[in-house]
Amino acid sequence: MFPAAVCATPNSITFPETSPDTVTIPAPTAHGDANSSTDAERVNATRPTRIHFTAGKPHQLFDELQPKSEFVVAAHQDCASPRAYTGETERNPGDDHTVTEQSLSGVHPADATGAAAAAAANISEPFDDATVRILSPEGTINATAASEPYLDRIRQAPDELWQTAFRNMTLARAFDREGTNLQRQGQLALYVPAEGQEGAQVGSALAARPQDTLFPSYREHAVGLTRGLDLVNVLALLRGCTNAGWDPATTQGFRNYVLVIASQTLHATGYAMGQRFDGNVGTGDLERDEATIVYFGDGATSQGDCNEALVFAKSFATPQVFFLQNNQWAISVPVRMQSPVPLYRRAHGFGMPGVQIDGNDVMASFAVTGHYLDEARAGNGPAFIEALTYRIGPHTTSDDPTKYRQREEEAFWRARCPIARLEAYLRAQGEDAAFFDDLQVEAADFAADLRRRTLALPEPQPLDMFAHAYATPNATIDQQRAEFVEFENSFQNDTTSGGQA
Ligand SMILES: Cc1ncc(C[n+]2csc(CCOP(=O)(O)OP(=O)(O)O)c2C)c(N)n1
Ligand SMILES: [Mg+2]
Repeated sequence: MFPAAVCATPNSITFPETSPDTVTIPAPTAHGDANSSTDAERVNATRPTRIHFTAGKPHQLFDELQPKSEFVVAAHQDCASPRAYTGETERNPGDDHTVTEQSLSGVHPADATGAAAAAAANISEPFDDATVRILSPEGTINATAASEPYLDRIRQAPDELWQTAFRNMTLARAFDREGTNLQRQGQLALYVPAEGQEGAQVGSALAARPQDTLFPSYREHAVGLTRGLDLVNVLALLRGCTNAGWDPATTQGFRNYVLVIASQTLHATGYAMGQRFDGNVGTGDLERDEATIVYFGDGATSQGDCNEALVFAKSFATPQVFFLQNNQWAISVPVRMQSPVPLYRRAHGFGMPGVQIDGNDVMASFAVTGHYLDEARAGNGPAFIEALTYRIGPHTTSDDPTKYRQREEEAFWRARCPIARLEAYLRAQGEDAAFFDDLQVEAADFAADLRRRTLALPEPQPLDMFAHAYATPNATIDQQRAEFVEFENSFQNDTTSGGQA
């Protein structure tokens, strides 16, 4: 999916004033659906092309920010953006290098207008009577009947919990903006936005105990943040400075990102089987009993790995929560293509509880995840939570969702921002205005600090990826390294399809 490099399938990538060369990579033939491209295009698209990012020139604003980072750019069938690297057309207010002018929560007036358009387009919420919803989009407690079994957890939650939730969500949103900006300025190979999914992520992460283990995919920045992950680790990964991630011992069991869709569901089930075999389940000792959460997407539910993980989890009664973030899109594939029934109902076929929550409701996420984590630790086996949310941004910064979905739909979900509703709730509870103001300042500092530390990271060393694949010498890796070196050297005199672009 995300190679060690940038994904791009533009018609042409041009940096007019930075180099005389133009890099041309075949474009997908229809709406970014690379599956519909011809074999020849696909073969061509797999040829990586080197681009020297010296993007300062077209955008004077970035002159002082933009050093000469260098990435290998590999065209890849995932990527559908003809505009991602084409210069001015990519500039928008969100690309600014500071977040201080942007509110990190709340509905922008433009979004409110969009919500009206969404209403006109007859877009409605996809929930049903079985959906657990507690905090309404307006920020009032308006619990559905399906929420009843979980409400005690909200009644018993201290007020500070929601302040913490709001803070983490706000910082995660600031991280998202900064990550996108850094990528647009050529400082990251790729960024993976999580805007809109903060409620699902922070609520579930806050429900976990320190001894629990959390397996993410690649979009769970807010979960990592909540577990204490220094998010510069994510940026280092996306800048190509590291090939793995971080030490889970320092992140309260928050494991490394994976890019192979659904692979983490198997890792999690295997790990949770181990938790059971080790006897750390059902002892009644709150400090000892452990559980595992695995995060995955709607697209991942179509993978064999995910279904195998569910079978093994049930067979071995693993202490596990399968936390599906149904953001309604698997790149350009809508969830309705993946399943004719709500995804939470699939869990019933595996013989485990399956519950749908409003994924933009941090309270529902906290309460339901807490319930099933307790069940898991008590030895009552796995459960499946579908957090029905929405991916507000592109799949990655290499994607262009305007090619495949309606703006009205985006506006509809933007108006259901998980952060805005918690802010409304907190304000109605009498939270001091200073709390929100201070948090905006903290978020700006947080983002600026991450930017500073990202720019100070050592230059990526491409050959490092071969160094740590195996502990002992390996003939295949040696051969791949030699091929890579030859490939790199081929650029030295190449002015046609690579070189400076
Ligand atoms: C095994 C595998 N198949 C295909 C891909 C390409 N791919 C990358 S992201 C993605 C969509 C994943 O969608 P979803 O599971 O809904 O997660 P989201 O990105 O929406 O968070 C696909 C198919 C991959 N990375 N790994
Ligand atoms: Mg998805």
